[in-house]
Amino acid sequence: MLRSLVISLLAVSGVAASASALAADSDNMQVYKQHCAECHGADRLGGMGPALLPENLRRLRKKMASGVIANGRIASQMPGYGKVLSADQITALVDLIYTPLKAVPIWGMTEISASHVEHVAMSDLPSKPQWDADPMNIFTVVETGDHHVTILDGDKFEPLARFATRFAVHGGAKYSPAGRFMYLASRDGWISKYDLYSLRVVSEIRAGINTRNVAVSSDGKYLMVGNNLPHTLVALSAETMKPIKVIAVKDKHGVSSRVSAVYNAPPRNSFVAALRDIPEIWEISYDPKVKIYKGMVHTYNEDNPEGLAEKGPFPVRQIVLDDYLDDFFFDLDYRNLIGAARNAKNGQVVNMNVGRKIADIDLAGMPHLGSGITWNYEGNPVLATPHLKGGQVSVINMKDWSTVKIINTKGPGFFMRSHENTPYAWVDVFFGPNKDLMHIINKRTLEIVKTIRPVPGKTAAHIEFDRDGSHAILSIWDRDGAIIIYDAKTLEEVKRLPMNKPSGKYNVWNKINYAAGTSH
Ligand code: DHE
Repeated sequence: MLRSLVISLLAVSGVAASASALAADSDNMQVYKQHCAECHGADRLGGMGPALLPENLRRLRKKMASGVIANGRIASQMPGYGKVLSADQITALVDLIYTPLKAVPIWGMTEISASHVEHVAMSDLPSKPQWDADPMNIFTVVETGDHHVTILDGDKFEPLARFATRFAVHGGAKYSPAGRFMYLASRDGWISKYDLYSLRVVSEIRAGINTRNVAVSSDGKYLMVGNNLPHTLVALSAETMKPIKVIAVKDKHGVSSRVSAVYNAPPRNSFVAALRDIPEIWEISYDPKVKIYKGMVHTYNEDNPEGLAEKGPFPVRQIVLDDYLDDFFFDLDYRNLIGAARNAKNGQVVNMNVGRKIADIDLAGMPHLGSGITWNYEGNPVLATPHLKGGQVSVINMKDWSTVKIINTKGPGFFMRSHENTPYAWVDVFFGPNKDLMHIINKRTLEIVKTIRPVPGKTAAHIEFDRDGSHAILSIWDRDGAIIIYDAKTLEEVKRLPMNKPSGKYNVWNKINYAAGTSH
């Protein structure tokens, strides 16, 4: 009798305990829904912000995650919630995001293929531009405020078209080698192909659930998409936008990784990818002659029992490093890549021919991906990039990898841009009380020669030059924002066009020619 009473009491308290655990869980979900779901997705699969799943948080300790929730994340749109949420609520949110989902959706070849949408057949496209402007001096302007893109005539600075994009386009617009087609990647995995001649979206495909970026091969035949979720690289046909290959990103022990970014390396006929969770760089060839890489640090071949880098098109060369490389820039001939890890103290230079690190560089300030530019300074090629962690720009000699100068600025910057026909490099102050400032640096003296405040109180960011470098176009990063066109010589304002949070601007000529003063 006593025994059964004890059992029933235990059962009742067990029910009560699990009922309160359920209530707590649903409270946590409520907090998540209220504060996190809009950016990270109701299902934690990512949206404007990254996916919040244990598989994607391996490099972030729980304590650090609490800090990010409380204080926000540098160089991202993540605000701090320390004043809104209690310490217990933050701990509960951390527990929630480190809890695996019952099932992470599969997004493989079948799902990708099924998502393909053809809006217009390639055979129905016109053979000439349906407008009167220099096709090489067209700009794509991404307006993140209402998820639109404006196509701009770069001579008259007048819009030719404006169209809705997928949710949260991020990163640069990429062009086909002749500059006719433009490709966009959205954070939720959609890759869109746009025909600049007819000003129409041609076709789209969802290549991932949470995507980093897309690169276009030099022969114009392939796109390579780097994903955060699932941990894959996806090769698409640039013509049809249909998938050719899904490459699982794993090291030889089977540890999978998010892709930080993938870039085209023109002289190498390859894509090069930075990985987030394993200290490796991957080079993926699209050169029809390359079937297998020999003698490299980790070749793709039969020795790889996991079959992690399969044979066939797009063989993968895995370059194993001592440290993570979240992102990198290339030197002008794509022989060396200069990279930095988000947590590391130094940058490192990896020679792509020998497949290993050849130098450390003083680049502790964590540049934003693709933020740096190169030019010649006193006879040597230099690389310059702003830091996201402080008000500095590093100028590094690319011959001996020494620091030429650290230029102090009024705050951490996101983007630096120039053009071969201008003596100036422009760098923004993206964060902090001086976010409305833009510095203009003389590339010969490495001194700031002018600082402008185009709209007091509103973030001034991201410069792109027109084809001949005669104008610099700046973004006012606000829903009630604008692009402002400056005369690149006199540094005076020429024109202002209202836009909805214009983030980046991409000039066809500068991009397809891999101009030194802009991103690639
Ligand atoms: Fe970006 C480019 C990653 C936050 C605006 N950003 C890129 C690229 C990568 C990257 C990999 C290169 C892609 C390409 O063009 O092929 N960005 C990251 C981050 O890891 C980071 C720090 C955190 C994150 O949210 O993912 C980050 N980026 C931001 C922003 O918060 C910005 C300012 C606003 C936004 O749209 O989210 C932002 N990123 C941009 C822009 C480019 C970019 C405008 C293209 C610049 C160019 O000139 O090519």
